[in-house]
Amino acid sequence: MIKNFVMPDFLKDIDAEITVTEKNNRSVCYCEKTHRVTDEKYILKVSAEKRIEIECSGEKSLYYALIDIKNRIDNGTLAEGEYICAPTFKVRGYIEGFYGTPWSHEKRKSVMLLMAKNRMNTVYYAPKDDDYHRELWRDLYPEADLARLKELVDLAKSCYMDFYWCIAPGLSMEYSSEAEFEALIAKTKQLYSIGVRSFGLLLDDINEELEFESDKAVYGETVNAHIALVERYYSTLLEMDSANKLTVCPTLYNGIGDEYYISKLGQNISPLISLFWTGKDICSRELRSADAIKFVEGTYHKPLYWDNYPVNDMAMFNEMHISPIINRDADLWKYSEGIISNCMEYAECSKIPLITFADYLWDSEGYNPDESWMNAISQVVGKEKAEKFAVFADHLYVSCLKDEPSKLMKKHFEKVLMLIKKGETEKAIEIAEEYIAKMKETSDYLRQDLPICNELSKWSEKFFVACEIFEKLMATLKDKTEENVKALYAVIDKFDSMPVKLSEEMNMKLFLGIMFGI
Ligand code: LTM
Repeated sequence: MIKNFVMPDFLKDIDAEITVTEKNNRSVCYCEKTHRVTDEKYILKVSAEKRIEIECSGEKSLYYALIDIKNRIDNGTLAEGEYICAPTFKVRGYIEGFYGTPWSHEKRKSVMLLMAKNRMNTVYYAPKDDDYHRELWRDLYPEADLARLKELVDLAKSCYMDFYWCIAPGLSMEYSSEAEFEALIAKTKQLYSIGVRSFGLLLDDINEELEFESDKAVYGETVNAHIALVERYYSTLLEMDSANKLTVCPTLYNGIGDEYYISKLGQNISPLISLFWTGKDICSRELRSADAIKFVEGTYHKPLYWDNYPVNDMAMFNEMHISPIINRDADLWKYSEGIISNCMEYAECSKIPLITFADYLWDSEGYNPDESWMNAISQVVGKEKAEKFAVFADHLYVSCLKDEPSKLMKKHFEKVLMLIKKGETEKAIEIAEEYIAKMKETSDYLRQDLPICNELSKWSEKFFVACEIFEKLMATLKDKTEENVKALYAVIDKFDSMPVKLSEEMNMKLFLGIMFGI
């Protein structure tokens, strides 16, 4: 194998005869499509009898090559031939950047390992409600917290992820104060001491105006204070270690990219600093290449997208964002540095959309949201349970992204309606009952004491009521007595009184009205 490469456990049982050739030339160090020098490219030469030669430039590309081989063997798609593989997006990652209960240490490790297996390469640590990240930004981490962070830093290294530790001092920082800057650097040095080399300075969700008279006197405007802070922080990071990297989240982080604050900030900070951008909106329904180009023109930086999906904090707390990422242009990799997906406080559930992000980011042109989604569900709940789970997940297409909701349910009930119209009520009931049986099996799965089921409990409770509605509907279709119709409506009222959102198609009164005239 390759010097220093430690075979991870999950790759130890690959059933193939593999040889590895390490090279340091154009064939493995340069991606002809993206025109990038890269350490992530590899070539697989597969001959009969599962004999595979890997050509790569080092540990990271070998890791990706082995993951690829394992996936191809598992899905039965390892055919003879040569595969030249490299990702389309340079930066592929996620951020724990939501409001709400921060993930536990175990969850953090579990998400990181899974995303590395899906060939993401970046993780940002920025939980809004970790006091040491925002409120208590000046305070050093206590020993135990620091030890846990070091574990994350080490884990990230072992699975080839860039670990960005972020600090958000803007709620209370006096920008012109020397003592404040020293506190920022002292905290930064604490993280440097445990191996952090990638830093994030987040200035989002703070007062847009300067609060201190001293700052007003020195800088006049917020943007001038931010330029000074970012530039000084970045040069201090480079003095500490020329390998240090910096990402900044500006105070104006969505829009066009030509607004006064963001274009002045972008044009006056080093082009080597990455600049976060959420797109046209805070939660952008689409990310388009044409908009990225405008951002580059305004700020002289390619946007590093902070993609606010699947996050479901603040006003979105009744939505569960489990559906696949959609509406991101296939050629966005040309005009952006990459995409960092902001997660939900529900770590297990976040894994599903995150895997679809990973698929899109690795091969944005071949990305198929539905296929990727089924792959993601299989990875998270297990292959055998995937179909059952999808019956429920079908109803969770509620988000800024929007897609055709409840496709599976609609497919069944459109058939039912057609049969009813043709007068074939018995057959219609049979098909409806098949779907209801699926919903019930899914309900049994959701009632289990599993981490993902526990996270979903608010939404599954409502799904159970939807099951009851369909059962009552069947009784009504078989025998349309006043009593049955009344019972049906009572459950629908219960359903409607539950605040969490299942997708629009689950607007039961409307649905039953249209479908059955009930
Ligand atoms: O999006 C950014 C840059 N900041 C915050 C996030 O922390 C928050 O999770 C999302 C979604 O509510 N919105 C923000 O403005």
